[in-house]
Amino acid sequence: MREEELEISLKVVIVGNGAVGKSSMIQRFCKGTYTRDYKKTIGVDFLEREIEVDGEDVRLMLWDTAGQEEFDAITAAYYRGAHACVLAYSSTDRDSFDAIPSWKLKEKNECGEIPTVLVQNKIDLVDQCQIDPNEAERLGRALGCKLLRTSVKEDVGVVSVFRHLASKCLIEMRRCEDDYQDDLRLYSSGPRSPSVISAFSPNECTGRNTGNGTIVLRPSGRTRHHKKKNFVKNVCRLL
Ligand SMILES: Nc1nc2c(ncn2[C@@H]2O[C@H](COP(=O)(O)OP(=O)(O)OP(=O)(O)O)[C@@H](O)[C@H]2O)c(=O)[nH]1
Ligand SMILES: [Mg+2]
Repeated sequence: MREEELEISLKVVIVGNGAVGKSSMIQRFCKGTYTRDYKKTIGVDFLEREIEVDGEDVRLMLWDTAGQEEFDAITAAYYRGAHACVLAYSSTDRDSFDAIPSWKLKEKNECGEIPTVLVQNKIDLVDQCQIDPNEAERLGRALGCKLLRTSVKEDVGVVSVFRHLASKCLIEMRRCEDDYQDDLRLYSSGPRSPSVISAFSPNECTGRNTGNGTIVLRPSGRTRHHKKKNFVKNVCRLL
């Protein structure tokens, strides 16, 4: 099996205040359904869907949790290993917009810098909109995130959110893999430490040699044993 045939799985977390439409967005994207009833999410849930992005099959695992503060304790586990994040707010809920910087901070504390998109949902409720469009654009720029607008109800813009994130993740992964190949070459001519190499978790990470004998681990979305075998083969050749 060739490298480009390996499966890519990405964990995407959706965060934002209660009732902005996080669960609805996930349901819409994964199941094509929408319900008007509001049932606040309890605990953590996830759904998945596979899409093709830039010629790659990408499995998106969309993690859903409650926006309410009372569920704050699950934060760390929820964010762990996330490859990308959706910061969601509602057009009709000013507080949800104002809360975005603190959601972003939480994400950054738990995940570092990962591809993130800012999403304004419920754009069908245009008469009740409480956010000035320029203000929203400004926030997106300030946070370094693309701003996308959706109506989950009308099925507008939802697919673009996840395509955008998957595409950004692929770019990042390809860059990491190129770096990794370069570093492997560099490592083969530099100092070697089998103990450092065995510290890799090849099915989860790509490694980056800093040149001074230590290796920085990076999460990789690629899964499948073939990757692991090739990785081990490459490492064995070096030892
Ligand atoms: N008009 C409109 N209503 C929406 C849209 N998206 C979601 N809703 C409604 O908003 C309400 C809240 O949606 P949820 O998806 O449950 O919100 P949530 O963010 O998951 O809420 P928590 O689980 O409490 O954090 C529901 O009644 C949805 O039907 C939309 O695009 N337009
Ligand atoms: Mg929910």
